[in-house]
Amino acid sequence: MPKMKPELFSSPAIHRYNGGRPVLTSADLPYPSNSVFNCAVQKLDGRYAMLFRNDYGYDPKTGRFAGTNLGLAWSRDGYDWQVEPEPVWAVRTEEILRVYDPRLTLIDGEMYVCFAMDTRHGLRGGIARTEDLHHFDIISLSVPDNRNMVLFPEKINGYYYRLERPMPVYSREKDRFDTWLSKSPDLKFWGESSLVLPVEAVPYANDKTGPAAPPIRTDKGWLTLFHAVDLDPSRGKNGWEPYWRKRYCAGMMLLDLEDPSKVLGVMREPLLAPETYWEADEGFRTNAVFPCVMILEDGGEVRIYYGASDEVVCLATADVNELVNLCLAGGPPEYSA
Ligand code: BMA
Repeated sequence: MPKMKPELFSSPAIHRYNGGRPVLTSADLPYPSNSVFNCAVQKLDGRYAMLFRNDYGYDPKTGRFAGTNLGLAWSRDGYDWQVEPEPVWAVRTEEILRVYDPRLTLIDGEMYVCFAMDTRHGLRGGIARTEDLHHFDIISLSVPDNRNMVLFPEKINGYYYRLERPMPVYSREKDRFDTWLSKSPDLKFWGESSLVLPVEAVPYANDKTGPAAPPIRTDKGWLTLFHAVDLDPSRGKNGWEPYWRKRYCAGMMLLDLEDPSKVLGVMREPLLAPETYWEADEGFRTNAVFPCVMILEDGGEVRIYYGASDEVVCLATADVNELVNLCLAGGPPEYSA
């Protein structure tokens, strides 16, 4: 396993809103909450809707939460949020432990949410349709272990596409996961999968890469964020866990508009690395930024909402053309398996 640089820094292209202070925390919720993070955001009729993960009922003796639900918040400007009085989605059965880490995508006027689902028989990635962000009809669920799915916002040559991160623990090393692409005629049956971004292709990762935010269309290609994780066994206790040796950064790549299995360019440095107090020092897990959405505003501003240290939601912005150019400057991924 290659040794990682002790320090990683965010790209100068990124600007943290309000000095990196959170835009949403547990204190904003009118129901039990310990950590509010990993959220989807969608612009709907001039308002922003945020579907976020809420972990609650933390027990310091076991280090576990009583449960996880998804909450919903609304905003006129994307900065100040009003949270609905009750969570909107929680699943807990004998088999299903929770749903979490939502990603929203509008395709042909229909709204879909990709989510992760912990079950007693493994970790499944799913897609659900929702009309009102209060009711969710599950369309498909992967076999274990797979998660971090993101949908492309339009069909390409008649097919839906998604990026995803299977977790092959036998055939790779224990924790060495990559970003894959699959296609589907109907969002239910997925296949023709191909490897898009192996961990070896990201110079600042030695542990895993995975999809972060659903891609956005630009005239040069599909711009998409991924998470890139490095593991350093010398890291000791961080956050609330006895050991946390990973660092989650966010990277950026550009995929071909007609054939999204082709990576046109990938930034060689992180776009966003944990640096602020909320990202690096404080939280359930320190050293983690975990974006699940990019919003392209008129005028070219890209808004990236991200979970910081699995405890709060923060916002960063960048210029879309600058991001495209940074990906193209990095060139296609180079790696030897
Ligand atoms: C991943 C997922 C995310 C989490 C991230 C950083 O494996 O569990 O939900 O935000 O780790 O801790």
